[in-house]
Amino acid sequence: MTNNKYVLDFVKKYADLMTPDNIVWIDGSKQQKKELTDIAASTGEVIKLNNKLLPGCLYHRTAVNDVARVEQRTFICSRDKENCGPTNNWMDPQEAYAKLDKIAAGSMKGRTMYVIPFSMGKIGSPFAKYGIELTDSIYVVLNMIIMTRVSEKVYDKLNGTDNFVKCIHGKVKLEEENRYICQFPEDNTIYSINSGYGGNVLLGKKCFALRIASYQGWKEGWMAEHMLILGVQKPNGEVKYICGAFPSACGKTNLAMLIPPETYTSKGYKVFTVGDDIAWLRKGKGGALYAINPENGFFGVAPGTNEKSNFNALQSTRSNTIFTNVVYNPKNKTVWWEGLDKNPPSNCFDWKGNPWSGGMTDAEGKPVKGAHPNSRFTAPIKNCPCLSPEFENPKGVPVSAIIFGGRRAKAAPLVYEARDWKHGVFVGAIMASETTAAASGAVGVVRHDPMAMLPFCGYHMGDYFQHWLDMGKKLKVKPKIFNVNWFRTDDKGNFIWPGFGDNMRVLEWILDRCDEAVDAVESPIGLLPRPEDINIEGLDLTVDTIAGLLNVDKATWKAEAKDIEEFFGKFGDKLPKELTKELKTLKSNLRKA
Ligand code: OXD
Ligand code: MN
Repeated sequence: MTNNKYVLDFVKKYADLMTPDNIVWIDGSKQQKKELTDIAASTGEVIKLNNKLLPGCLYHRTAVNDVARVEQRTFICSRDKENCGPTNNWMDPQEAYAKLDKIAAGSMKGRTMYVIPFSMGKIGSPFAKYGIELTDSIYVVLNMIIMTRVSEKVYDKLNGTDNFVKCIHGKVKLEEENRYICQFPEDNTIYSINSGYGGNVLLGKKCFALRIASYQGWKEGWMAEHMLILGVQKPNGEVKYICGAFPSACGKTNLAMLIPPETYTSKGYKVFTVGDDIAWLRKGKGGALYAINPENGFFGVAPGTNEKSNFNALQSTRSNTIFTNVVYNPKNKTVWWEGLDKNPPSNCFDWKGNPWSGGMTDAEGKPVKGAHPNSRFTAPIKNCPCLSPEFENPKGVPVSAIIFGGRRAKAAPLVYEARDWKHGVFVGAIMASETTAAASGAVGVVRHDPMAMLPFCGYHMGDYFQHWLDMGKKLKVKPKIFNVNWFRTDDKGNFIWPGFGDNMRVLEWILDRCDEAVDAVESPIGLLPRPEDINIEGLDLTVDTIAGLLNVDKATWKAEAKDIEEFFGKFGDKLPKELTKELKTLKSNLRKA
């Protein structure tokens, strides 16, 4: 525990409001974790899985109406509405506190309040930021223990100050119509009620490490981004680091853990994972950009994860992992999800708790899915077989390249390079992608998602773009910026590019560009590879297919430019002039092409 006055006042304030029967101070010890697991197992909040096959693993189901992030109920409560910007929902902070307090009042009666001290980033690292989450959910405690560094040492690091993010979570009644995920950037506060879904309640993750941290980074001169971090070791032993921003459920975890094809491994290439979802970036040694992963685990999408698609992710889930909303097999106390293997089990329970067997169909003859499309695993990062030895480096890793990418059936080519940092910021700002099941709402609709941060930027996105431009001015050594698209489809809607491990072929071109070891060709949108420079050895593809994947269709891009202009219009005079200029260049390039 602690005698930090600010921590004690914070806990007292919300204990007085929510009136829990008990308060339990989480210390991060194995013993306490075991005790809480036993309690959660005894109430049915979690099911302990087969201790031989999945040691230390747990199974959990959320409420059926509570399976994804709720962007329409997520608010940035900046004091001035202007600072929230046109891409976020805004609520006046005083109104928000009053509204949420009213809903949360008395809601922990008969329950226990847990106080979780946690660090994002290694405790004591110059990147690290601290938080304290109050919650009435053991599931949240157990997940936070995996996803963050939970420890009483955090209290020492506060040095008697209030320099911590105040995170309040209450399940209340899990009512959809009273669900609120509110961020108060100027107060270092997050208040989340009526949800039990990870993205809404593991407050160290999206709410802190992205929404609050992006605001802190803006004020303090660093960046919090929705990015994976990976290291590629070349045959000569040199390791280069790449950060990649992709929207939710677009393959960040797969890319972060990719296993290169034989043609690369036989030469000695290796890939190391530093992070799969969030990167904090600062100017470091020699004026280069350095990145850390502030998390300590993976909160990954289960469906589609298998030995072939992501061996390393699957291995990461074989012990001490929490599975949420997948299929539960009571026979051997294991779990299953669509895409795990080709042998769906029988006599199981689906993510809703209903009896389920593989091959089941509904009244219309359609297969009934056993796992929710956004079902998840929460796995300790230390389980990852390809975890980078630099993961714990408190100074982070130097970034050579930044990749932006979305799910686009047609417009974006397989890969292109920005001409310089400013153009790179434009390339990130014009990102668009098809929506996925990670957030509630329609799936497969193309929407603008600048830098994959649309749902996560804690302030005005016009200021955010300017911050990116300013960071570029500060760096002496700037990473090169690229855009990739693994998701182009043919006329029948099939993906053309094999993706997964074969994405290494694109990473190779990217790293060769960083080393100035390969040429590129100008196009209206940026620099493209020559088709023959993408290695297709061992692939069932021709150079012509690659040429097709790299094609920049003028008409499509003219329509895209119009759309970007409309999107940029939202930001009014907060849109940096540099981006208006880049759009002009794009339009004129397209006219000339
Ligand atoms: C995630 C998300 O869970 O982006 O990482 O939704
Ligand atoms: Mn994410």
